[in-house]
Amino acid sequence: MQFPALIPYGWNDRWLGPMLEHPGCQPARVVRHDGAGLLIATPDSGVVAAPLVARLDPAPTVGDWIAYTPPVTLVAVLPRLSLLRRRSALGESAQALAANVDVVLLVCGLDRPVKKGRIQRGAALALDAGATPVIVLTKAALADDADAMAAAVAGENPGIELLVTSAKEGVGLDALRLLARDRTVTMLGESGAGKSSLVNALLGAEVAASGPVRAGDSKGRHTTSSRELHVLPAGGVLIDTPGIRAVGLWVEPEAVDATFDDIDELALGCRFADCGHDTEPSCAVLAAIAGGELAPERLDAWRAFHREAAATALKASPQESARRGRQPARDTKDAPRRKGH
Ligand SMILES: Nc1nc2c(ncn2[C@@H]2O[C@H](COP(=O)(O)OP(=O)(O)OP(=O)(O)O)[C@@H](O)[C@H]2O)c(=O)[nH]1
Ligand SMILES: [Mg+2]
Ligand SMILES: [Zn+2]
Repeated sequence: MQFPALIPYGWNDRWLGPMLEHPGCQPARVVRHDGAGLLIATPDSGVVAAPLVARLDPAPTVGDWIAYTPPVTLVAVLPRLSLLRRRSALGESAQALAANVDVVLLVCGLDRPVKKGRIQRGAALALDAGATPVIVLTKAALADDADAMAAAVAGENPGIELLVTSAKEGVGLDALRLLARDRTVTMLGESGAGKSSLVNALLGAEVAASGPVRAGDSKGRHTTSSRELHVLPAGGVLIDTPGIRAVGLWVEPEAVDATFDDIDELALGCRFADCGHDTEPSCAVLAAIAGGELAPERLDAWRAFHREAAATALKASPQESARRGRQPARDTKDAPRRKGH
């Protein structure tokens, strides 16, 4: 089975095996999901609309590879390599944002203050998905001092790659092109952060609608309303997403530890393997705070994230709980010494 038309969409041989489970079907990738239906990229007919089929489990999301029978009957969603999801607005369940993603860009506009919590939350979601988070500070040309802001953000988020870009002004785009090559990349960021503008800059065309931000606080107006996958001319695909106000955590504890790599590292020196870094004796994390090497707010954030991750576990359905029993997505150096926070 060869599907040259699907290669720009990220098709490769690893999907052949899963397709064998669906004899008589063709593969396709979901390029848009707007509630009512899907657009799928097909091997022979280009991008076509496909009505949603209720019995599909899981429900397909943008980035999914699916098996279908022509003209457009959806048969199955192929097992995902990764899934970016967040806590739904009501807080009771997970909302899928994008499937089979390799990289999640945490997009922040430098025309407004960068919110530390947002980046940490986005990083936790990305790591939980099994994807790599990359901070993208954009609209550098509109910042008073882009370098100083970037240095501050880098300092607050040790271990996460950071790119400074300016979509309209063509700054930092080559680095993004390189990052996206042969990968599926998606974005998280509040409305008006500049996500669609980055899409357009990488496409070299005004394909994704972008809209003005409010004067004064630079808040966006939710210009993008559906999640859409774009094929980049230099290779790779980029999924544009609507701006989200609240990045609700729906993650496993491992993703929290991965987000706070520095604390995880320090915790190796605690006397107790399950140290809560609270009142325990010989706590290396508290010692680092006392010694000024670790900001106390970072431990506060770590604690709050773990509380939220624990709440997720309680709310998860039995089905979800079974899924969560899987191996942690992160292939980390310290995976064997996971602690039961
Ligand atoms: N000068 C300059 N303006 C930018 C840049 N990036 C975005 N903008 C402007 O910022 C505003 C918001 O950009 P969008 O790309 O629509 O933001 P978004 O993140 O897609 O917003 P939503 O779709 O609402 O989530 C628009 O007026 C853009 O023209 C940039 O790099 N430089
Ligand atoms: Mg947009
Ligand atoms: Zn400790």
